[in-house]
Amino acid sequence: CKMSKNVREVFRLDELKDDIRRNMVALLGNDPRSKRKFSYYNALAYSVRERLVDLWMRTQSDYYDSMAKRVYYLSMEFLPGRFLMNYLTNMGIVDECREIVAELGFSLEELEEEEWDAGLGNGGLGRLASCYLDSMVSQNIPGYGYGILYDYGIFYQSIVNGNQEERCDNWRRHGCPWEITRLDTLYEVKFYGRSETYYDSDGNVRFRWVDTENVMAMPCDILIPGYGCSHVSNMRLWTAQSSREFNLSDFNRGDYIGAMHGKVMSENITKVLYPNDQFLQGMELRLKQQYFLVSATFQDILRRYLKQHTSLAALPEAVAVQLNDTHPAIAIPELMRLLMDVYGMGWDVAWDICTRTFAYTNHTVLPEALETWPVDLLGRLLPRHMQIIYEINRRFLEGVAATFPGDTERLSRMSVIQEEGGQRVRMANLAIVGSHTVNGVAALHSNILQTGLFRDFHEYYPRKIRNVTNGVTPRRWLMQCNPALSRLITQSIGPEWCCNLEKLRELVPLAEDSAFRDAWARAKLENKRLLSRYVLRKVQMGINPNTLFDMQFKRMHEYKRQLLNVMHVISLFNRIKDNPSADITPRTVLFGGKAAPGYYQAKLIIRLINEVARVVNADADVAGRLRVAFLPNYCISQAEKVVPAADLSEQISTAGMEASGTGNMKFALNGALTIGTLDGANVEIMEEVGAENIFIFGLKAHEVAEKRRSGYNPREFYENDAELRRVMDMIGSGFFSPDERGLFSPVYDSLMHHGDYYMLMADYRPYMEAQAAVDALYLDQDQWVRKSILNAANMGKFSSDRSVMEYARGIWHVEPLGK
Ligand code: 26M
Repeated sequence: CKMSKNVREVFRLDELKDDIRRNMVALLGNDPRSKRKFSYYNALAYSVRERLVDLWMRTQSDYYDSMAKRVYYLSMEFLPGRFLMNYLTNMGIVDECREIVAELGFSLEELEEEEWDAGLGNGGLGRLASCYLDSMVSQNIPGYGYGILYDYGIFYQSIVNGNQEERCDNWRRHGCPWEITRLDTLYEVKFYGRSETYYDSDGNVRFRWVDTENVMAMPCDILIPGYGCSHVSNMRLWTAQSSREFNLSDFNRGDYIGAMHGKVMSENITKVLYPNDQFLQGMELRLKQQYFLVSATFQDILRRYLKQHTSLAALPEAVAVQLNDTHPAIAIPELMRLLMDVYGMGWDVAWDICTRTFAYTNHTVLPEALETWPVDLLGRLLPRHMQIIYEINRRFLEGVAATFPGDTERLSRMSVIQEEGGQRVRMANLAIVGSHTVNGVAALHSNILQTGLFRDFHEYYPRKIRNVTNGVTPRRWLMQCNPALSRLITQSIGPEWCCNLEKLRELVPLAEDSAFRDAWARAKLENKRLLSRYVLRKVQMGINPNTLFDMQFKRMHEYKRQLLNVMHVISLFNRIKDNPSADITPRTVLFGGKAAPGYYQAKLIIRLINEVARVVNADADVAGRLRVAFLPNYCISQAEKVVPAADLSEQISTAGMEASGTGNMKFALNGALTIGTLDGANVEIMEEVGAENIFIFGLKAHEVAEKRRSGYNPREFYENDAELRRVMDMIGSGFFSPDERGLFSPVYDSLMHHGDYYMLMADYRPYMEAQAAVDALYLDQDQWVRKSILNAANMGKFSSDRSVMEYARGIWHVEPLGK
């Protein structure tokens, strides 16, 4: 579409082969005659990257010259996956590169497989950040991602005897050709110490933070090329370096090892990504990581701003900061500290600047995921920030009390300080108070924020809490991961869809064209064949591409209800065993996802999936009609293989609990049909594709809430449904764990004896019925393919380009830079 006229010239493709050879020798020190794939991958990567540096510099000086307002996306997580194919896709040189690489004796795909994923995030929240960077730069919105360069990303998952085992993800062990390390730019980040009062020359009381322990932050840039490459931006990831004078007194005292110990400890800050999502433990090191990101980032933001401004008064006109969840919310007191203690402003002016700079995105309503920090911990690590938080809260509560006189309950609910069970700082409350806009990530979720979780705040600040529905980048999640379907779409409606996803609507009439349907089905089948080969390689299991591919890939969590899916699988198994000649739709049920290492119940469900798979796959009666597999180590590069091959996408969380989901969008965009609850963005997916093209079942969010209030009795469903009873009894009695009969009792008990918090028992029968409708439709391939096309055709809304433009216009107040 807006791809530049002549990529061969712009990217000097005639010289690419020579550059690859040159980099083999000059940068990698390899024998040019070497045939090592890894060397060629690296040499190609460097040769591609060097073609973007000019464009990057030019983009950055455009931003500078136009004094454009900048967006800073602050996130503890980014999940970019692999870079190579994304660079080539956005540069528009995939086919050209494939030829050149072939001339060197390789296939592009085999070199692609040499790259290790950048797994600097847990799941949805981190991947969203990466999609938003792609969409910002592709639409000429001046934005940067700021995060942490963890030495170890999300752990590598393997399955041993059916159980998850974690291994460390040493992703840069063999180097990373994409990173540009700025050894010469270092910022000092302070910790501990105390806040000291003094009088300035005008006699005003001022504060300074003294006796601190200091760590240096070094930036490492990774380029983010926009689609069509008219703009190139970057994410800036910080790595901790000990400061040179660290523990100088220990050195002077002759305690060399003691002093070195301090140095080593300080570099631990960026060692490892915390692998929890949705569950918080208050670890000091985690808070250090958060402040490390925030402090380094704000020094960088203010340095850049002050190159072009003499006063900080106009900061909100030049800078928008988006907080990706509360993880970087310590930025609010940090900016207050900088403005007051370093730049000498008074409270009111500083506070006004602050609240016009920040916006906060909430990604969860699960109570166990809401961040709170013990006051004594925060006060010890960041004493000056703790003072500022108290003062923010004092002034805030004064305002609330004036609006709602005498409502002390409300004051204690809204307070930034939680008093029950030892004082803690509620980071969400801090983020709401310190931001001009708070957004949820899907319409239903934002409604729940307004009427449930943040209801008091919504009453106090009626326009602050809004919605921006999530999106995914169509470049990585269709164009790049699904060449077969992309080619067909482009042949049929032209290439514009990839930067204007609404164009996919032009596929709607083609759903009635039988030749197009055949071509669509062929593309899907090709993807299913490729995935089958991958499954064979990874788990030594043959799967049949002509069966229905039923997929649930996401982090393992009770609220996401992988267990409900397993219960369906067991039911199908029983039906086949009862009636071996039954006419059933052949299915392959695939699972993937990591469990947080300390999440016992989620790990047990992984084990259950594997034991059910063992029983089902070994059974002769079942053969050819039902297969089950758990693919280890779900990650971005695996998602790129799984998503294009899905027929059915499982989005079955308890209604009201999944903030949005983005996997749901990726699957539907690639022509999968969704089976799901009315939760998160599923609601909006149904609105877009039409109720007749999606399998919706189960309790609605308000019904879940009502049932919780009125008393929910899971046993009632057990008693009234023989098929369900049988499934539960098999799990509970050890049918799937004959050597360890009680193995799955905790799974049984959580539903039968501990209240079934996620209401699987209530949704079992409706889910079974929805699955029966899936089976019936799949037998009518013509109808199925029609609906598959209509799903992809109606995904325009879920482009992250749309999401980012809503943030830009409605929250950041920036416009795309003219070109
Ligand atoms: C916090 C503290 C310590 C360690 C880890 C965390 C933490 C990390 C990630 C907590 C939550 C984290 O992520 C939550 C998340 O991924 N939420 C998902 O966000 C997606 C993007 O908006 C939504 O689509 C998903 O519905 C939502 O679950």
